[in-house]
Amino acid sequence: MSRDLFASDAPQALAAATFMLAGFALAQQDILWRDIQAILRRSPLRHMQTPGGFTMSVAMSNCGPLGWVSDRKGYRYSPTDPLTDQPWPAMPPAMQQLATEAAALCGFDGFLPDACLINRYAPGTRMSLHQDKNEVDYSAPIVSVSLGVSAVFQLGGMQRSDKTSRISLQHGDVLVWGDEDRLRFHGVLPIKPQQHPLTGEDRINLTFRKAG
Ligand code: MD3
Ligand code: FE
Repeated sequence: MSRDLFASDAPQALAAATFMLAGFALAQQDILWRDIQAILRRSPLRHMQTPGGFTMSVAMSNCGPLGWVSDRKGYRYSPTDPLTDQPWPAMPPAMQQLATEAAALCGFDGFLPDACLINRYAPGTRMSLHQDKNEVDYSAPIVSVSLGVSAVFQLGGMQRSDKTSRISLQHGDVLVWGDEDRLRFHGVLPIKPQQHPLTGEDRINLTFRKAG
């Protein structure tokens, strides 16, 4: 059974409040890709510094009123792009609507993200286990959209040492998580060399958040 031909309309529960909408972004892929390129022309992808002085292997940018940033001073949300000293590019309506609709299908009505972090994974890039906890209000869910080459996502528990399960994320998949799963540890295993017609060798992940 091909997920390209049978994109899900019903969310699949991966945990109590973590849901997979397989292929949910496929119908919007062209407009999403065009919107992402326009954002990245104004606020380019860059490798941020961690507070400990390492360079992140995932390249990042943002759109929306707030953007996630990391530097020697710490992790936080900022209304301006430190690279340009300008506000982050606006969140395109198609992106915001996709996130709001996905959240509603999973029981989170009225989700209005004010930040969208754009992650680019080149081959070999990984994201180690972490929690998303720089947002002010943990009652809002997070919505993630995967584009391009596939990844293996690690879903852990509330402690870093909890056992993790592995979930394959394909082009067009949307994940929604909130409530008791909002602070689960999670990560992405190193991306295997692959090619995708839309993105080449890269994986792009969008995460929509209510940050402020
Ligand atoms: C967390 N991004 O940007 S999102 C991040 O694929 C980040 O780029 C990853 O973690 C990425 O902070 C993963 C997917 C995700 C899905 C379900 C979760 C994260 C989750 C469930 C609980 C907690
Ligand atoms: Fe995260």
